[in-house]
Amino acid sequence: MITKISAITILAFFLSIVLVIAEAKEETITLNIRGMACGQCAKRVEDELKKMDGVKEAKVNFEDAKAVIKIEKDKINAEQLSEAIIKMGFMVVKEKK
Ligand SMILES: [Cu+2]
Repeated sequence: MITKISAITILAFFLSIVLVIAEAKEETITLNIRGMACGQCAKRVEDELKKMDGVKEAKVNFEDAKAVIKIEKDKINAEQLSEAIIKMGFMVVKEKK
């Protein structure tokens, strides 16, 4: 007979596996952006990135000239993100880890 405690333990175990799998599909990418003149540019880039399929989170900081983007690896990649930013008239340098 399964007790309530062990049922919860088993559930927690499977939940942790699901979380590990979900995390493995995600990646956080940092891109250095050149050519942004003000905070509005950063906001425009951020809004554009957020619209893209596979982008879970996007934060563009004008002072740092950096975009930190959380993606789903099976849907989008750094090259596609860079292309979108370049199309908006900026330059992109991928950050080395
Ligand atoms: Cu601007």
